[in-house]
Amino acid sequence: MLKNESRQKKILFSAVQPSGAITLGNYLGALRNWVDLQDDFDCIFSLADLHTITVRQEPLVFRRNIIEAYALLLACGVNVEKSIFFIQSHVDTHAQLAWILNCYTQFGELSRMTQFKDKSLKHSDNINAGLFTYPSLMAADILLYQANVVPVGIDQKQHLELTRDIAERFNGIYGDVFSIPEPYIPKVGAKIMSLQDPTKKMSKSDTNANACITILEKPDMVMKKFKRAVTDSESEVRYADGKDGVNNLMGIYSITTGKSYKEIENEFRGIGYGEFKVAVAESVIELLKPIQEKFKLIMQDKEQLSKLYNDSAEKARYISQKTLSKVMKKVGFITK
Ligand code: ATP
Ligand code: LTN
Repeated sequence: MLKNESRQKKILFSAVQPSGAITLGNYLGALRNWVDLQDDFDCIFSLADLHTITVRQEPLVFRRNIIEAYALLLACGVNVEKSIFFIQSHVDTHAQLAWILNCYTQFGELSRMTQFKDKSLKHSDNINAGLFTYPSLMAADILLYQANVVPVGIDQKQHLELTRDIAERFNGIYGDVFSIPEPYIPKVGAKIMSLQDPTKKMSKSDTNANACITILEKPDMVMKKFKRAVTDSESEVRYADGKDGVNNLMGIYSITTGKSYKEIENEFRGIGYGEFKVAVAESVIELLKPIQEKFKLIMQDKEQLSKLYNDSAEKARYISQKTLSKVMKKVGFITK
């Protein structure tokens, strides 16, 4: 199964952190693409819970976030019959390879990571070593599966470039051990902005609850948040520079309805922002409804849920162990 030459499809790896409630931004920008990619690639997806503890978590909330994120991704369409979808901390090889890769990653390289610099500023009371070595764990995630492609948002591109550098460095010393992964920029991408400050992306760790819509948000809350969304002092629904709030709402409406910006401008000509916001909210409520219903059903059967993540972890363990054993042998460890 692992041999690249005999495979038809390329291997794709991606992960998301269970660092909070999954947002409309996460869904439209990343997760929706995962679902579509499952037909074109051999997909391995993970919930990167080890990465999440680089920022302090409250245990009960963290546990709930992990399980809900797993169920929610299934509800969004991640299909464990087609893909592997596991919880990172269930597969020991990740932490093991991350340690080894730490020893092939330079202090200077890690110091240049913009996410480290940003998060150090944001969490200045807890600049822990894990935050610093976060990219070596991410490299381990990817390289363990000999992934060829990795869909990532622009914020993770630097980490992927470092992954490639580490893999090339390792291969340079020991021969071809790792496949070199390519970034994958999905055909349809979308960056959803904060509803309160549309110059910033919508983010699950935003402290202003009105800024973001979560996938599990109740319809009346979705409506309320869109009605409060920041726009501008004009009243014309049109896509233009400087109209970040309206542009964002148009972007969301365009994705949820399939309408072009021109069509949206025609639909709301002379109507004003109030009705437009209601229409956007209604389209998002419609989009989320089937996902929320499916999520409820999945969460009712915890036993089945644990069977799914355990089965996937076992498959992930099997594949990743092959790479880890090869790495350990190459480095000179005595194999068990
Ligand atoms: P955090 O607030 O903890 O940094 P986040 O909401 O920014 O979290 P991540 O876990 O960093 O989300 O990202 C998960 C995936 O969702 C990534 O592929 C990222 O590019 C994508 N993503 C996150 N926010 C948005 C957004 N507003 N629009 C589009 N894509 C997004
Ligand atoms: N750092 C990523 C999540 C992540 C990831 C990965 C993405 C962890 N390991 C491997 C792609 C490949 C994030 O915070 N979005």
